[in-house]
Amino acid sequence: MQEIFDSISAALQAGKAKAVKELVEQALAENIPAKDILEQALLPGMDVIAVKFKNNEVYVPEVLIAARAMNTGTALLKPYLAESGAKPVGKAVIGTVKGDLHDIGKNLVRMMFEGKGIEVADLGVDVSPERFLESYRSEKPDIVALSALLTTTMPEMKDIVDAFVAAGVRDQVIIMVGGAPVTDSFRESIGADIYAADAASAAEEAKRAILRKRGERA
Ligand code: B1M
Repeated sequence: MQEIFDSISAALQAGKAKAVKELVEQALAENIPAKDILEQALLPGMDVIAVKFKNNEVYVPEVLIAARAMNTGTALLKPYLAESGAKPVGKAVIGTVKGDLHDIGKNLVRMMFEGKGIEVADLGVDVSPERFLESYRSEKPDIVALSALLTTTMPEMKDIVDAFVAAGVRDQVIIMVGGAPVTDSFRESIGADIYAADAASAAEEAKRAILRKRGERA
């Protein structure tokens, strides 16, 4: 099994989306659990890229094609990460904040939410506070989920919380924040409700909070 994980990781690092697709399909056909493919092949591959990017051993174009390969792989896992027959527990609006184009983590959170039976309206990346608010009004979600990967875009999260306060709807929605530089103390400082460190706990926390909000038991 380790062999196919290593091949997927290597293909991802080389940005070979087609090879990632084929190898992930092969792994699924061999009944390797989707969670293991994610945690033992795709995420470690992306971690290698992250370290190389930090050390200036690879640059934006290489990281971008690796990210595309990652998104190709995770998209294939989506149906397998969903809990079978889960009835919708609620609705979320998700997006990466304004000025920030990182979407891999956000896409994983969306997938895990869907896996828990939470319907998701995905606004994509570079989403302004106004768009989050508009989407709150049109979608009526239980939860608004914000992702940021840059220290320079984290303050956007506060602007979004403030926009909901100014619109008089802050107490009607759960605001969740996450992304590599985000912490629970940052969450507290901006008046958001929930911080989650990873996609799986984000989905757990979101489901629990929605059921609490709706007065049902988690
Ligand atoms: Co960017 N980048 N990047 N980048 N990039 C980082 C974030 C960086 C840490 C790399 C580094 O220097 N070490 C650094 C930020 C430094 C800082 O802010 N202090 C950085 C930089 C500087 C930049 C640019 C400025 C580079 C440049 O142009 N010179 C530029 C900015 C562009 C912009 O956004 N405006 C840039 C561009 C890019 C690419 C476009 C090339 C590409 C993104 C492609 C894409 O997303 N489609 C990219 C990538 C891939 C990275 C790294 C290497 C990997 C990020 C990633 O996808 N990780 C990253 C290095 C790193 O993180 N160590 C880096 C895998 C992913 C699964 O993890 O997103 O953390 P993550 O998600 C996790 C958790 O954080 C959590 O769940 C996920 C896992 O379970 N999570 C949530 C995420 N969102 C959540 C929301 C929640 C809850 C949990 O609730 C709502």
